[in-house]
Amino acid sequence: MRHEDAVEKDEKQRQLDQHRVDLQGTRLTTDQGVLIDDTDNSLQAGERGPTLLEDFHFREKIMRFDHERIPERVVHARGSGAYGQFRVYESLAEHTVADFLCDPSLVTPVFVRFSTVAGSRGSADTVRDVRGFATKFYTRQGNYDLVGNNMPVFPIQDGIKFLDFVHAVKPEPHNEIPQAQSAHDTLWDFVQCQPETLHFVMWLMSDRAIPRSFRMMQGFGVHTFRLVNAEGRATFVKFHWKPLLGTHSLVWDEVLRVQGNDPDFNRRDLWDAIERGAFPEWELGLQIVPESDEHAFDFDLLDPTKIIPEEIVPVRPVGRMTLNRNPENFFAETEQVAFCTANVVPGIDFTNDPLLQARNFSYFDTQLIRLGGPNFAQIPVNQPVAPVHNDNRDGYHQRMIHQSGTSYSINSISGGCPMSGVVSGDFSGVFQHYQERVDGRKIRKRSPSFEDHYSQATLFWNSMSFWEKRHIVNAFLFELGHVERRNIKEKVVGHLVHIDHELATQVALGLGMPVPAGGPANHGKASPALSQANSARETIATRKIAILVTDATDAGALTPVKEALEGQGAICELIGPHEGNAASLAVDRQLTATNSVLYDAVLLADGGLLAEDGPAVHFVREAFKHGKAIAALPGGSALLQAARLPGTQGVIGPDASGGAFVQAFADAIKVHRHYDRDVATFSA
Ligand code: HDD
Repeated sequence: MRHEDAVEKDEKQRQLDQHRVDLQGTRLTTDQGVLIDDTDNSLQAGERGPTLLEDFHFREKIMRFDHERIPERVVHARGSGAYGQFRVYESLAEHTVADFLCDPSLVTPVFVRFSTVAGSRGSADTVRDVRGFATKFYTRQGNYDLVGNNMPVFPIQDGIKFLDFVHAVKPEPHNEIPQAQSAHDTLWDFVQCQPETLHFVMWLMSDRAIPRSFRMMQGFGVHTFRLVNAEGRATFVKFHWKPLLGTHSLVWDEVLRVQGNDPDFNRRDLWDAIERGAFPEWELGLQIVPESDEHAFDFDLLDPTKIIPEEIVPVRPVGRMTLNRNPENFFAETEQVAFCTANVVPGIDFTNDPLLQARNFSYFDTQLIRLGGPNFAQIPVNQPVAPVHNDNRDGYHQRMIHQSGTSYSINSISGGCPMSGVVSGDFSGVFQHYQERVDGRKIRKRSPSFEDHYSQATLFWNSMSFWEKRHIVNAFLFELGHVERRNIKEKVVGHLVHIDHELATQVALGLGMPVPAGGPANHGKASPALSQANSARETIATRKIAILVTDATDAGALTPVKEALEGQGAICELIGPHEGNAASLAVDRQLTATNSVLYDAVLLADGGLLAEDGPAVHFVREAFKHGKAIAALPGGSALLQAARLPGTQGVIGPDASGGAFVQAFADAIKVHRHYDRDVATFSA
């Protein structure tokens, strides 16, 4: 039995059960249910004759194949998802009437889809990009979609610019190059023309853009939303997802190699963790701002290129989400899931953020082309668990058989049904738009309160650890190094001067440009919550450890160490020179069929045989270069020496033994990556 099958089915899963089709023990039919004897040979006039038009089975099969594809998402095409559950810790009735946020006994089913933005559906997972983090809550009051990203800020302030931004970051129009990359002229031309992108660009150049795992990244609702309580009082709110495993990233050099070794790296990681029963978890956090504080900040709460620093408004943990079930069918569920920011429930409302307002139109609109008509909410994964009753009718692929003789409101023929949700003046459970007072002239003009594009980019830079800063500089050099037009690079450096002079200097030197003249003084403020250096967790759960073994491995020494690491939740894979058994231990992978970039740590237990083996030595040196924990049992000391590692940080030699050895290795893994190793010139 799969681990996820041990989880009791919630309301959504029971609803989905009605649509699941099990082919076990069945016989082959056409789409019309006619039994078929042979699906391998078309109907021909004679053994070597032409195919006959009357072969309905042949025509149906070809027709179905010809029409299998639907348009991929115009952005976020590459993604994968899972079902799960959400539960609030304590009632938030003080702020909202949304019942899934008010009743701690309620388990709300969810579906989450993670994605990259720029790449096509078949592009690699590990690219420098934003990750989508979209959650559909199937609440009793209807579906609520929190369609967020793993970065809290967006490149543009007004949705009318989305087409321009996406056209700039997607492959260039004349030759459709490059795929799933931001390192090209049009993106950086857009950036230099549009300084509102700069805060976002700092996030994009940071390690946030190359997450180790979907399970180890934060999510953000980005916009300021509103919560509305029973008295109709609103508070502003920012939504955060915080992963219980901490927020961790890959190393850039590793990213490039993972793409070739396993283009499905993040997708596989999510799938495997759920299959294994290591269900990923996030805490939902809220930053709550009273309406009276709307203008209390030095930025505009409606500006989606800004964060509210956590040190100013703390993130209050309010609930937990667990992903515990993989979809049964990728297309039916993950590809057909349709999110929309306008899917809100009573107690959650919008603000006038111009990006959010545009999104509320765009998501519905895109589903019409992508899913082929207006009935996409009837697709099982999109169907609410709340009942649906209205006068909407017809359209492509209508699946309901409405029995009513009327389809208009108000009617007297059908007893006025479906009636208003308000019963005897009681509005409970009914969506009521927040009655915000709006007063203004029709005008195409950005508010002056949206004008500061540099201060929070500087705040982000100031908040980074030394190694995060190094990674950001290197990312700028990689990206701008792929830009062909010199003037674009110069303009970008010109903007960086306004963020931080040292940053601009390092990038300029790398690009062979003169050191720029000093810009405005750095304001010196920082927000420690922004640094991933502060997010290590005391766990090695789900960390993948490669154990190098051979026929000479001392199984007696290895087994207790392996069991102790697995006891702490790590996943150990034995890598040997051949498949089958090595020293009575079952080998999971053959050395030539894997690579160190697919693991978080390496344990050397080869019995000395691999010290002369080039690929094995390379495996260890590459793991070191990528900052990974390395440990050697006595049988692995020859290989460790052969690797000639230029440092000892996170390297556990065979001197320690037993529990001390395991603990030292586990502690080195918990750090995630030893970024303080000096590997700039180290060649694996
Ligand atoms: Fe968007 C998909 C996140 C701005 C228009 N967006 C999409 C997805 C995510 C986001 C996670 C994938 C959903 C899925 O898995 O199916 N988008 C964001 C965030 C934004 C944002 C966090 C800013 C805060 N998006 C944005 C704007 C527009 C769109 C300003 C248009 C005006 N987004 C779309 C879309 C997509 C989409 C074209 C493509 C496929 C889809 O909606 O269903 O409508």
